[in-house]
Amino acid sequence: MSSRQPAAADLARTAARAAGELLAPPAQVRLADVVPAPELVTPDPAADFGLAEDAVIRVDADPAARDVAEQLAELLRPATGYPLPVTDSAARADGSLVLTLTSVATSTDAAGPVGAAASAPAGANAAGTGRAAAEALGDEGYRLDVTGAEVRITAGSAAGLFHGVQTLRQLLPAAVESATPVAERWVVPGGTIVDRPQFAYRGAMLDVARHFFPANDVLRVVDHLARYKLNHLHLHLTDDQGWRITVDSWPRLTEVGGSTEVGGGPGGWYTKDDYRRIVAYAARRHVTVVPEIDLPGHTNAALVAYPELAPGKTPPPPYTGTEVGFSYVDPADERTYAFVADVVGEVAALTPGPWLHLGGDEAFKVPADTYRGFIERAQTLVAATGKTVVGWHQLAPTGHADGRVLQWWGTNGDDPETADAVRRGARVILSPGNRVYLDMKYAPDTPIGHDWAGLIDVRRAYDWDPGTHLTGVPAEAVLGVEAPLWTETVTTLAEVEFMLFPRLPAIAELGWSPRSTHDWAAFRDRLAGHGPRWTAAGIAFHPAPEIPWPATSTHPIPTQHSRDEAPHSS
Ligand code: TNX
Repeated sequence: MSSRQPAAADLARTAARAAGELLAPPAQVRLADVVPAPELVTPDPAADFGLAEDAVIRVDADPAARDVAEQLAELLRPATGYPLPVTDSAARADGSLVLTLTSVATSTDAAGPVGAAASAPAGANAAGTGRAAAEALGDEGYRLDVTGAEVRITAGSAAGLFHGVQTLRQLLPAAVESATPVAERWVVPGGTIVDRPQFAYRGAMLDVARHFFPANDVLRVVDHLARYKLNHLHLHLTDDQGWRITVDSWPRLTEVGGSTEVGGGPGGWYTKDDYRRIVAYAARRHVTVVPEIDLPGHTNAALVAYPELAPGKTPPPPYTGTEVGFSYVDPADERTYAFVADVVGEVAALTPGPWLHLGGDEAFKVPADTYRGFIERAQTLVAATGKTVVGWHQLAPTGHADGRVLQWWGTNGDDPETADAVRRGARVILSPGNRVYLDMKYAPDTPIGHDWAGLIDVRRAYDWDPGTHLTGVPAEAVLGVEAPLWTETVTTLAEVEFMLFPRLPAIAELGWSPRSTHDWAAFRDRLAGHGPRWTAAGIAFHPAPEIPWPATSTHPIPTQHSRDEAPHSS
């Protein structure tokens, strides 16, 4: 009998080793692989965490924090198949995933018009707990601690917790993006991340005027923003080819002006309930909607609906082409200002965020003095709604309005008028056309898009510095960055995604990450790991040749057929 004992011991050892591997396989993702790059990453490979089927999400009683915990559960349940109940911190002491608000829980609104984050490193202070830590983390920062026993996210606000959840999502295997259960070892790499944004405003713009995109498409774009810690969605709601937001006092704007789009398609518009749904969905993801009513140019659709607003009072024909700069509302008619007041009043009333974008670009047919007078009156009308004016940088030579923000879309990084407006108090959102215009082609053979501002591959979108980009505009005056997607050539959600990915994450990193982390070679490698995530999530993307994608993630160029997938439900 004794001759059997060594064999039994060997078996036991083998079984134990197998069980050990089962319980604690190495994490698939490294702690430093997050996009946008966190401010401070301290890996501890001995402290990997394995998510188990009986895991519990524990959260403070605060309703906004609780909602973030619910969203974490919603993200993890489909792929893991685990129940992941959300419980109150007060009710129990254990819990594998823990979300806590530190004592200085100030604003949960990630959208306030605040300046860029202080430049002192968050690391030392934020490594502690309590008031000092919360102050160092700011409005949107978070701390993530992964140990063998738990994953803990700490923040001073629900927005910070939400950003921490997005980081946690990226630290799990790519299969976490699957909509159906996957047999996977859900291991999170051990260590600590302390993180907060460089710029307060990080956004993307969707042009829903040239081609209309239904509310469900917009919700899915919100999901894409939230993934990469972008916190503003600018909706370009009106243009020559279509008016997309209901205004009760001027109903023909949508009834007539909403039924056209580029290329002659049916167009469409958002009812007030559609818009409220978008705003609420975005708010839950700590994304602020910035509505744009483009004035005084880009208004052909409004003039078709209300010829009384047109200079000469004759209705222009509906426009479905892609030229710009020919239309304008009559700046000499008082009725025009009643129109502007009604429109910005109704849109402001629907919009919880602080911003209202007045457009102001390419009003080529309006003389400079007249333009100035119009914009200054329009700015006053926006201020009367309680909102802060945003406008394209063509607003620069007009009078300053309290808090106003100019959106730079030029291509030469130098504009004395914008620099002067900044000296008069304006702040700037950077959207340089030759860096972040997501309607530009990646390469000559990109099937859709423009090239008037050049070709923009991923490196070109990534390799510039918002803090020094514009001559005479210091970093302190830069509110942030925004990547606009104009849609003259973009007709489906799949095409939207194809133009967004992978450039949007590159631009998100410029807005979020400290400059010290900026490194193309490292970014390229981190980004590569996201291809399998997008594939698992059903997101179309351009398989940019300069990114070393893992072999399994090649992806076809999207077809013209719109997909009918719903966004993550709320
Ligand atoms: C310029 S950028 C425009 C848009 C066009 C875009 C196309 C800006 C403020 N105006 O009207 O859609 O170029 O790339």
